[in-house]
Amino acid sequence: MSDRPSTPLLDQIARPADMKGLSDAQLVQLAHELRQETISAVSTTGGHLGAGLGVVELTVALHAVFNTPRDKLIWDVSHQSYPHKILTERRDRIRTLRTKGGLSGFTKRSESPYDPFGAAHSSTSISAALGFSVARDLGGVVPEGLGEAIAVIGDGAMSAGMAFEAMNNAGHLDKRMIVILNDNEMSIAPPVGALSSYLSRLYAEEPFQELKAVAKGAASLLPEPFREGAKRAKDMLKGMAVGGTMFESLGFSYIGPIDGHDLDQLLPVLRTVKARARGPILIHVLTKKGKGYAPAETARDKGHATAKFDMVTGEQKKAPSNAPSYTGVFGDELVKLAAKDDKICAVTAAMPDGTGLSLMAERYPSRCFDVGIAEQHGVTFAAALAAGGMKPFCAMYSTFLQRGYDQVVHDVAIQRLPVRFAIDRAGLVGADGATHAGSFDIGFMSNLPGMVVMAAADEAELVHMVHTAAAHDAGPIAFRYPRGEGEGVEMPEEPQLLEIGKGRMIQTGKRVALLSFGTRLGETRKAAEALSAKGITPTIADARFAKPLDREMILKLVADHEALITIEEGAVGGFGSHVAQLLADEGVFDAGFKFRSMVLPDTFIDQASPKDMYETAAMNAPQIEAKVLEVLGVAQIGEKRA
Ligand SMILES: Cc1ncc(C[n+]2csc(CCOP(=O)(O)OP(=O)(O)O)c2C)c(N)n1
Repeated sequence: MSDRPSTPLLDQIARPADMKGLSDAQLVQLAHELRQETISAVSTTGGHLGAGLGVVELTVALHAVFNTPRDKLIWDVSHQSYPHKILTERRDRIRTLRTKGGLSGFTKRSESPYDPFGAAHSSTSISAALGFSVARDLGGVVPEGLGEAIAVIGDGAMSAGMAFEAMNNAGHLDKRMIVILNDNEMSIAPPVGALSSYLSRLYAEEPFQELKAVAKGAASLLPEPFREGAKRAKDMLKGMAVGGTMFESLGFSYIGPIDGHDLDQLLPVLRTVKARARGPILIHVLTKKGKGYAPAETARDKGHATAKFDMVTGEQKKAPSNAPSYTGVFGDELVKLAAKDDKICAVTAAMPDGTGLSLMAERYPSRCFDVGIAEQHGVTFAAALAAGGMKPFCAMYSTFLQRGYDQVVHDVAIQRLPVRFAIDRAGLVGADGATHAGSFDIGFMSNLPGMVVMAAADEAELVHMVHTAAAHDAGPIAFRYPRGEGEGVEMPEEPQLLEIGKGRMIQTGKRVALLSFGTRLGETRKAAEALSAKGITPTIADARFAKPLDREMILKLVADHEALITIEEGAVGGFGSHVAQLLADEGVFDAGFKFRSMVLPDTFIDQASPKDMYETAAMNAPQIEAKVLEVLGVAQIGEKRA
């Protein structure tokens, strides 16, 4: 028996053009089937479930009314795009989502013409839609043509500065474009901040919004059934002064809020907007994250991200783990520090669970801040907390910290403020793919004067680093650690305060020294074991610091060996580059010393398991072993010498 749902209507739809002849009643049926197919697919792949389920009707309505790929439909973050993928020629591959060689979990230009603009980091969609609408008006030429520009953005993503920068610009340029605010009262965690309370007020005052639209003369934009009521409302409103909504003051016509699960509302509103809109329009749509699947609807995160699961019970199929997660270790140590020191505080940008700060938020709510999806603000806010005598930990994923980089430079580093950067998801992260890889932070943090940069080789090292960072008041300090579980090492009874800029020796060998920065140490040890079977015993050292470098240790490794190999989970321009610079400056290469640096390749690696991605990056134990043999000039049997 197949566990696939029965989807007779969806089976006839390969692309949006196939939907054009469907009646509104059939579109309701199509939405139902699309929801079942989405649940079924994600149950086999894992991934983002709740957000997609929340936009099923919206996805159907948009594709029924607009003409993609000519019309540019841009999904913000795009974690909600699975139903869109099913309707746009990718249903046959939907059960390959987020796997090696399969569909990306996000929209991707290289994957489909129906994905006109890739995403995964939030709050870019309005800028992108505006760019498309301006390109259209300037006569830009692309193969699919340039029609409407439509951004779909969540209430969480709308809280980011970039969304407002884009609206401000769009209002000024006054281009025809459509922003759909998908308001489900959820980010990953419940949304925070004034915008979210503002939106709640808007829909608490639903009739008022309709009246206000009328007062602003927007009645013509409303679909026929609404217009009648609107006329009556207008009479009632005569003489009443009504202020514009925030969106109206930014230059958008505002329509809403409307029920985003009711195609009888969505379809007429979208058709009317398409027929009549002139400048920028914002349609405020209310949806429920996880809609139509009870286990998602009732989950704390509304099924935001899930492992593979049993469709009937909703139970997730996670492999049991023995070692604690790095994120958990960070969160636990931080709480211990906060208990002893009331100056310790923490900042997260909409990721309280993902960064392990939930415990801190629970125990010390007055010292734990979720700033919303606002990394730039979060970093500057942390900088000023430090300037005000607090000891802030700014906990962000490596990939999202990229968005706060100028703030790291300008507000933290130049002012030498002791912000502690806890950089989670360092290195390759797996199913989320290239957009989420933490590839660049070693480079972009280590090149900043005065910044201390550490990487934990295992979970015990992370304990030491959290405490070392807390004690470091002289300037900014960062420590990075990967996604997932630790190595299963014994945890220290007492944390150590590490000496800044000092590495540690792991094993002393001969001829070649392997200098690891971060959690490749495990693979390095494995490589060393394999090599010892071949009569080669490398020296292994853990650098701990990319900035400042342990010059003494590195130069001693050079003096005692014929070759040195650095290994790090980061792109070129990071630890290995700093070591190379040191060796070049010290004249080490003048005498022909052999040096190699193992870094991520100069490509964006698509999603796969982290192990697989490191295989692609040629950074697992066998490849470290091969590198040693190569540098020592020992050819492997059956292999050509490099
Ligand atoms: C710049 C950035 N920071 C953090 C994230 C992590 N993230 C992914 S989805 C999400 C919540 C988005 O909420 P919302 O826009 O309301 O969409 P919903 O999931 O509720 O549909 C967050 C914080 C991100 N993708 N980009």
